[in-house]
Amino acid sequence: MNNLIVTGGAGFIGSNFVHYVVDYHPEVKHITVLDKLTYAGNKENLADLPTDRVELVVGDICDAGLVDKLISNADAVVHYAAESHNDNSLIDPLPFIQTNIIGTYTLIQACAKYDVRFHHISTDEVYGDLPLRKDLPGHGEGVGEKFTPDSQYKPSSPYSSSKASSDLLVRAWVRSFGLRATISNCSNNYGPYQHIEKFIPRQITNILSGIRPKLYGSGENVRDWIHTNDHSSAVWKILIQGKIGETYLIGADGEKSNKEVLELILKLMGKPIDFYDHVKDRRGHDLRYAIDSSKLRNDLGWTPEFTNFEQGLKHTIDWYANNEKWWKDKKSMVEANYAKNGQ
Ligand code: NAD
Ligand code: TDX
Repeated sequence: MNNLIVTGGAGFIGSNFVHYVVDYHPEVKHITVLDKLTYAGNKENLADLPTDRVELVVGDICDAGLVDKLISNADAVVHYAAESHNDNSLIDPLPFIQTNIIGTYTLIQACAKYDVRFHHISTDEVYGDLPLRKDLPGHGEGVGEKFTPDSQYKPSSPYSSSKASSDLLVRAWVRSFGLRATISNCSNNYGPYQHIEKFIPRQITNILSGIRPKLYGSGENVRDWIHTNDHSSAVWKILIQGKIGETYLIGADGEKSNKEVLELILKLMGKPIDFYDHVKDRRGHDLRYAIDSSKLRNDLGWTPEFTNFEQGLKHTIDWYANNEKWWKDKKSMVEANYAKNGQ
């Protein structure tokens, strides 16, 4: 592969994927990162990479002229760029509509025109939520208790509905314009370089800053955690071996309630188990996500490597403790915005 475009490659998961490709796939000669560097993008996430192999183009995926020029010269596009935070989408949905829907449209138009392979990064949130296991017969061990590629789309927030819209555009472009595309819907990622607005890094950096962690509502809501390195290896498998037109769900069987995750962070950071505040719940807060990734495992032979959550969390805590410079300047602004919202 001579030229791989990674949109959103200066963000959390996109930059992890760029590192993964540089480290494990020397056959990729050149990676072009197309990133607007919004509040969530950070050049530092790519700072240690070889400049002869990785090039950062600062630009907007909605800029049709720029996108056309870059894609005319590409072998494949992996599309991570998005507005990604649910809480922000509940305050101002417009950037989500613009980037997640119009941006995806702009990219697939160009990929269809030049017959360039496209992989679309999406989320499990397009399927809405599942009931808590305690409210299911047999505590949810039966069939249909996790999301599958056949689950109905029923997103809850402006963020997840904009991602759902982009998935549907990709599917239509495959069918009507012969776009060579695959889609993956992944569960909640954690690891180094995640923006401190998100749950796990927010609580770690709260504790490091002497602020009490903040739990929305009762804390019973469940997320299915996957280490971002495992997300990257899954995306690579799908890009190379995935069947055009197919959707693959990525997950590592990591269901945990928010309260459980917070209590583990507190334990690992040597704080009392009740050192946190319950704050206002998120509007429309999804109850539970859970991924059935058997199609990806059975058809493409993928397996996650980083399945020890406590160890992964410990490593993530150490990273934030050792990289204060990366997040310190942003902390007061992020917390001021949450405080305005009662969170
Ligand atoms: P992030 O917010 O950390 O990074 C997004 C990146 O996209 C940033 O670098 C930002 O500058 C860039 N970007 C935003 N708008 C742009 C535009 N108009 N043009 C070009 N670049 C733009 O997000 P993330 O958590 O790394 O998520 C990456 C992708 O993975 C998203 O598509 C998201 O929906 C998906 N996803 C995330 C998770 C998760 O747990 N974080 C789980 C499943 C799927
Ligand atoms: O301070 C907080 N307290 C809290 O209890 C924050 C920021 C969050 N929460 C809760 C809300 C969620 O139940 O923690 C859970 C995780 O919240 P987020 O980190 O905001 O993630 P979530 O809304 O689950 O979405 C994430 O996973 C799916 C990503 O942000 C999305 O981009 C991805 O699609």
